[in-house]
Amino acid sequence: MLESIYGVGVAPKDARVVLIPVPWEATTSYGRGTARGPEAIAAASVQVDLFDLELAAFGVAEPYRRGLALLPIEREVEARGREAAERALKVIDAYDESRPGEYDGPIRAELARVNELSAWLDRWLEAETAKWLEAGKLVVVVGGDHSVPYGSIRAHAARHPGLGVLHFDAHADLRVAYQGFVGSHASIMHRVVDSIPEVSKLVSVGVRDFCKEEFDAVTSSGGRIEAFWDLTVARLLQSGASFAELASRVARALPREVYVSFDIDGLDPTLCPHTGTPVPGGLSFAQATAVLAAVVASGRRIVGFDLVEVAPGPDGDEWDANVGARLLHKMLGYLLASSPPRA
Ligand SMILES: [Mn+2]
Repeated sequence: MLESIYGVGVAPKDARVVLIPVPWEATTSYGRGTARGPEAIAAASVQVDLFDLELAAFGVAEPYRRGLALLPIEREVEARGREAAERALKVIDAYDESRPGEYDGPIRAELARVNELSAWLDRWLEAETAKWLEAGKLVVVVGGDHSVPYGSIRAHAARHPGLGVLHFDAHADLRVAYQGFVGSHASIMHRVVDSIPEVSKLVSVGVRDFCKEEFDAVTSSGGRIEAFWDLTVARLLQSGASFAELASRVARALPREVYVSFDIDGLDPTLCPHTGTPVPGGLSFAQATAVLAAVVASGRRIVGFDLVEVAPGPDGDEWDANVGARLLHKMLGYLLASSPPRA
């Protein structure tokens, strides 16, 4: 039951923006619940006021007036996601730090099937995204865990060679294959830079939890990956730098066309306490939207985005979804503000 977003959805054919809900969390290693993200965000979205003063400055005071269509959840995606999650749990249970990625026969079979299901989701979402882009829509993906948007990023990059990816996250997500899962939530940006050559630049913001290999991947990328480490940003702010200047530095690090991948855990965890892998630090809500504002104000164009890892609390606590619905609203505004009107 996901007919509407902000209580004002329209039919996809009448929409400027099509939102694809993907309730998938196959490989979430710590907390779980992001599969319920799309439904929780849709439910919380009715509380969001439809007039937005911040977006008014960009000529999009009421994003819904351009037409927003939230698609129904695809039952096959839901079923395959559930299967992947069940099988992945067995792999995660068998995971042994001392021999990472080594599993006994039966577990290897489970792992192979999970990887197959992840590859299926990638193909499905790439085709689905391409179909709506072809129809002249802007496309947004609502996850789900951070493995989800890979196919959508591929579809956007195919239409926008040289695309930049602006990545909000507590984690670098540059692991090669976390716990053996090729399509792990912790590997998404590795896969983006490794297998989508049309992506010319990855710019990460909020990152504060990463391993040595991920750090090396950034420093040895020849500038293709740029990280505004949370630590560096915090130190600059503590010594008097202005966030506005930092936000415009982020914008300047990006090429003309930008896809935004927003893992909610890039924010301060008080704004997303139930997300899978919360980490202290991170951006305030106003800082996150200031970065988006700086990107659009610089004349760069946001061509599409995803919002992932939003997880409602287990006992009906809707705070995470409330923040998610409000962040989604801001992102929709900046997407619309930087996109040309419908042809
Ligand atoms: Mn992530």
